[in-house]
Amino acid sequence: MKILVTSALPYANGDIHLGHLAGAYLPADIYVRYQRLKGRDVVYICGTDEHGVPVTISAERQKKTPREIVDYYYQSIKKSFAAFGMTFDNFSRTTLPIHHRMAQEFFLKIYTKGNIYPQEVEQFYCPRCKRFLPDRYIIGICPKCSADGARGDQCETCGHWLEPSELIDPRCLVCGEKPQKTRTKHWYFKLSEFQDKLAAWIETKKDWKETVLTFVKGWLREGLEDRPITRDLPWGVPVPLEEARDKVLYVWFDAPIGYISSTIEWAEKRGEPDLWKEYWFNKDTKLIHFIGKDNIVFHALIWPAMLMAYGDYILPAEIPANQFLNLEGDKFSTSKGYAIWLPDFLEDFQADSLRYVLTRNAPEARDTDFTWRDFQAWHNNELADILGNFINRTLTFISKYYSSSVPTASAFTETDNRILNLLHNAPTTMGDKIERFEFKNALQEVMKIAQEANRYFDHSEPWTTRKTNPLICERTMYVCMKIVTSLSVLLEPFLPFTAEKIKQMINFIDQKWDDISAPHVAPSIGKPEILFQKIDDKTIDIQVEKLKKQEIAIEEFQKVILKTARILEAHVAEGSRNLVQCTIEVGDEKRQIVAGIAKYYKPEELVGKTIIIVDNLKPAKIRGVESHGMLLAAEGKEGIVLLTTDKPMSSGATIK
Ligand code: B3M
Ligand code: ZN
Repeated sequence: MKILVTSALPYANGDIHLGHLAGAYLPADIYVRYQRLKGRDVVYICGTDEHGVPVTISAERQKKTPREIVDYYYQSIKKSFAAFGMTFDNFSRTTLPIHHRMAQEFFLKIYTKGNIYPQEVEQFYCPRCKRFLPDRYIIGICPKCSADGARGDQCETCGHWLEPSELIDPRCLVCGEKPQKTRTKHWYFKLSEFQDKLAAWIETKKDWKETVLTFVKGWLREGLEDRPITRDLPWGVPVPLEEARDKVLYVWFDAPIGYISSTIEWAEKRGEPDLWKEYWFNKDTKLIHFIGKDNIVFHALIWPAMLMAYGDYILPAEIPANQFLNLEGDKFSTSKGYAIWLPDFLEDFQADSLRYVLTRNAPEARDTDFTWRDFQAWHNNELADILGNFINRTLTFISKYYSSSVPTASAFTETDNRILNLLHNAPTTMGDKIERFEFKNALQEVMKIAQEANRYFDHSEPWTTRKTNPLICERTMYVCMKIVTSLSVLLEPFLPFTAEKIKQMINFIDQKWDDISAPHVAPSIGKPEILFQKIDDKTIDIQVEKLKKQEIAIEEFQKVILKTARILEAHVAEGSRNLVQCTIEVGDEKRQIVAGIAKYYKPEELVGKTIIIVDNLKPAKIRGVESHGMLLAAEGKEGIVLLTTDKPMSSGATIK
């Protein structure tokens, strides 16, 4: 049987953060490493998703072209994945010609088979940017929770999926302009036609995660609707139809095809250009998509329907979607810049510490939370004090008292056999859990061995038997070396760098996963070194501080609309000593604002001044007085000084 594993293609619009790793990447790498240790035929495919609005928004934000953005982040993501120990067999990118060819061929075949049709639609257009606005380019007030800044596809505050037309007070994300509704044409995939086939297919997935099945069956119950799979965007895979000139494929139509094009690239790089067909057209291949829960709909419904429509290709066998990892109680967000980025993390800490903590606290069945304090505690109290401690005390003892030669023994006591039995069963107990994508439990198994090993060491007291009964001491150290040898293989899927260091130190004799139920111990060991240095509070305090002062992404700032205004009238608010009530002119509009500046400005001084206001603040009542907006002032040792313009300006001008 062949196993074809994929991880969701990360958008090349920013670096990888810990939330990505916990969702779609680390679990897949553990799974693939294990399958290789079992000697199985497994191929691990991934690459960057380089089209779509997330890329074009990042490009605008950074005043770069989409090409510059994807070229930079492809390299950065690939580099940080390698440093984190990800073992893709191929890491491609969807701007490659091979992918454009595959995506267009896929579209044409489905189109020719009659599963795609054109339809006139209304779409938002920005008269100032002179462009159609795809859903993420429109922001406004969420109709569900009234939060401002909801995107045209989803409100990040309440999670509600949206159509742009549902937004209240829609605005162009880039320039703040009120968009107009215009007519355009898009091509739709007949997803509704696959409702019954998908429902029947999902029924066969009895052992899928409950969280995935519940989500998918909910969508099926609502009834699948046809989906627009083209966009009016300058960046993407051109739609291969004459009448669809200037349109591109919707990124979520082309991206999953990236799994296929990346496999084709892999085969070509191996000099076996047709090898990819032995995976994608082979009914015996087990296709496994590792993703986060936000990608379930696309991977468990739309993508399988596309494969059904095309024909020939196998369908996903497993989609072990993880829930979300949160960060100090909040959601990770690339667009808001709230995250711990993998390249930054690896500057200060070992990859294996992160692999350990993200697996130990993996969001396999529910959302979990990453905190720096937990990270420090689990690194110090488990990796260093349990695993590192046992390895180090065993190797140091042998190095010191047996000049690095490993003692042997043949007869074992009941205590010895109890721990040897743990080793004997480990490949199966852990293997079963890994096959079921229960990586957290599998890791617990190997840490339990390390914990039991410490107890065995303490109970055996080799520092005493070395003098009182050398034969017993030799037997103890031999059993400990069996445990260390087993750990160096059992840990490999989870902590590959640590496993490699242990193998170096013990002159590891090559043996596969199942062999280590009765491990072969090398006759001598190398120089022991500490595997995990403890992390002190100061180091963690720095990280916690860094997170607090996280910069905001430009998108956040762009939601704030600043304008010039002129003060027409001002008086101290009734019953207050500090509040000034002003009537201001903002272009051809008049409104009232309130400001706590009575100590610094007499009302008569204010009349006629040009000030800067936040124009799109929700109205607020301050001491019972309505304020529609907020003026900007600087506060320093001089007290409060109003912001104004360098030269006389009309009111209502937008501040860029
Ligand atoms: N680029 C990543 C995301 O939605 C998206 C996955 C594509 S997998 C084909 O976070
Ligand atoms: Zn605009």
